Amino acid sequence: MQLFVCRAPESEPGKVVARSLWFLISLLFVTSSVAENNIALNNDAEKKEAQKLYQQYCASCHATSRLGGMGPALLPENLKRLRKNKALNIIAKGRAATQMPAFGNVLTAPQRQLLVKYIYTPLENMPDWGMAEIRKSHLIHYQPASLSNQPVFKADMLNLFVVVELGDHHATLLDGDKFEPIYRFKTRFALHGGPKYSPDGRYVYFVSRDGWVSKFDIYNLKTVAEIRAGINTRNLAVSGDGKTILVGNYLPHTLVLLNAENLEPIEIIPVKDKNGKTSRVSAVYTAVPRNSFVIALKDIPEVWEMHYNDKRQFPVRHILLDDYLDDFQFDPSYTYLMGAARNAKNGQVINLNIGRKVADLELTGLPHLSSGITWNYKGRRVMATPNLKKSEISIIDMTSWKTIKRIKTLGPGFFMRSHENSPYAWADVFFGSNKEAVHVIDKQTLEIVKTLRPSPGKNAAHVEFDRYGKHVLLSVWDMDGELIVYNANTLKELKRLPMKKPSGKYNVYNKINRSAGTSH
Ligand code: DHE
Repeated sequence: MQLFVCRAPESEPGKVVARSLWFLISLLFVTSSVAENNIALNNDAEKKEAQKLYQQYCASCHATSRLGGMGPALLPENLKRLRKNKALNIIAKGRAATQMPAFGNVLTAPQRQLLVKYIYTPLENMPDWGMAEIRKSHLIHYQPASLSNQPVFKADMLNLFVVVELGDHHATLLDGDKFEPIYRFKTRFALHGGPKYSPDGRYVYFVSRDGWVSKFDIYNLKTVAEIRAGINTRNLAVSGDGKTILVGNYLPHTLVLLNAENLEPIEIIPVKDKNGKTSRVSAVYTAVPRNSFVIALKDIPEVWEMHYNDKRQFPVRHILLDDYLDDFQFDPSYTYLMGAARNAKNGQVINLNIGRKVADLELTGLPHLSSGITWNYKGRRVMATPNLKKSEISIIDMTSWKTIKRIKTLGPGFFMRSHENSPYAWADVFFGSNKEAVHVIDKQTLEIVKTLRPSPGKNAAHVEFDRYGKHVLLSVWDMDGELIVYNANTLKELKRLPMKKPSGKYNVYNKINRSAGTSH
């Protein structure tokens, strides 16, 4: 049970009245929080009914075990920062910026209440996912010596794209000059986050929401090794020297280091602060110019930086913050980190060299900083971020850290993209009645110059440029979806390729060269 201790005001006039009032407010606060925290399943009949509802409405995304699948794990350990009445509200109305639908018209209020009680009840047996379990899951499909060092097909190996097809859990390797599929292969269920390339672009690493890391050899068109690094996982990062993979988990609260060569586990790092409070990992990023990984945490107000060296040591530096920061964007030199918590009102700028906050960012709503991009605008660098809750794009001057423009859009958006050689930035409208629309923004006037609606009624989202910035690939997120190729300058449509809900697409050259117009 959580208790709130409220101190009465000490001012002289009306002291007694104020104290009584304060006492009443405190009492109300304590009572309501006790009530909120006291909801438990009362008897076996309730438990049975809750289980039935859960299996019928929740299990397909959050897994029968509640350990997470397409949706996150639904366990008290993972819901620490979500109050129960907020959880009730989410079940009724859905959750912005996720695939969580609204059940307000499907489930009655008592049924929703029962589900909340259920998901805040601890599992009878929480599975372990330590070194023994991770090692046991390790699969080596091909030894490196058995594979060719030359590609088994002809194409510009740096202008390839990997397209993740979320619809039927496949990925397509695409020729970035001809825009023709080279090879389509099965992935693990529900990949999330961008696949990451080895520094030479030969290998691509994927991670699924249920923790499976896969290494795919592009030269040989083969998945060479796999390992399950967590039960419920966020994403992975590849070190700048290409030797190490870092995986960030929601469950258990760990970071897992893997040898990039064969995915052999190196070390598990428990994620906790100095008082022993544990945290989910929001995301892990590679900061190549710093020879480090930077780690965003969900439940403790810290940013971690993990360095790596030739001796295979991985010291962790804890940067203490005033607030939680679980979504980041970096400046191109990786000195500054622009961060926001998913529930915060403002963002913060952290100087990673000195390890402290140097400015606040005027960012309201739910900025999606990990999808932000940067470019040069009138002699200075700006960062643009979409917003998962507001119909706007914020443009931030990266010298003064002021928001210099809010571009009004037709709805909240998820992803932004550009390229050094393109005058345009692309931003999707992911939510609402205009989710079929994609805006094209002039990077020098900061105005929307065109709004495309390639497939009326279907969500169009997430673009990526080819290595030269001459072509843009846009997804239609549908089981009968498409990948659409545009001329990046004339904005004319050139080609459509049918695909099964193509979510993200990732150009080898742009990724390994850390183009400022894309995510890395
Ligand atoms: Fe993502 C990337 C977090 C929901 C599709 N998403 C990321 C990254 C983070 C993140 C931190 C960057 C990591 C990386 O690329 O290595 N995403 C979150 C959330 O917290 C959120 C809002 C809630 C959640 O369910 O986790 C969320 N994301 C979604 C979706 O609902 C999307 C649209 C569909 C899906 O796959 O679940 C989705 N996220 C993506 C994609 C990327 C991504 C396609 C890679 C973007 C890129 O171009 O690099």
